[in-house]
Amino acid sequence: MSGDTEQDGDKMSKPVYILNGPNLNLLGTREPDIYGSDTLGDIEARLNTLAGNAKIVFRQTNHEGELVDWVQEASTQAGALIVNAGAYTHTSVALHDALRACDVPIIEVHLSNPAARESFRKRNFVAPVAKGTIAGFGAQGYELALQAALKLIT
Ligand code: CA2
Repeated sequence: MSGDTEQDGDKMSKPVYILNGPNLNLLGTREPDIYGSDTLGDIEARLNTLAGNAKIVFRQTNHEGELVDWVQEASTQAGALIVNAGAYTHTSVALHDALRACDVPIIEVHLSNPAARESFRKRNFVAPVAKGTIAGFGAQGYELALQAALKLIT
């Protein structure tokens, strides 16, 4: 595209990282009333279709340090970062610090709406360092987040 800087070109060729935190590997197996009946694999497949020519890197971990490592990796390797940190959203200063140091736009996503649930879910260490949050729309929230991320980097 004429007028784009070399830096913009670089950003556009980088993948969107989509990082998922603890217990999200259980999606589709229980609590469908809260989290829906799609598995994480179903969501990943839909995002790959939606991404078209853009690349996505889709991962899940149950380990806080691994999530921190991946956020640090995203800072240099990704064009944008989508994160559903699961319960670490409400507990992890380490994740907050990693996201704060991350040089790419961050979009927070949640299947449920934590603000409408138990009071311990109201504390949030991710939202203050995210560009925006999509919550309460189930698996569709990931698609909305990817649309937003692609618009940010193209
Ligand atoms: O709504 C979300 O996406 C959450 O990030 C999900 C987390 C929860 O701790 C957050 O407050 C909100 C929980 C993920 C656990 O997912 C399960 C899925 C199926 C069965 C059991 C757990």
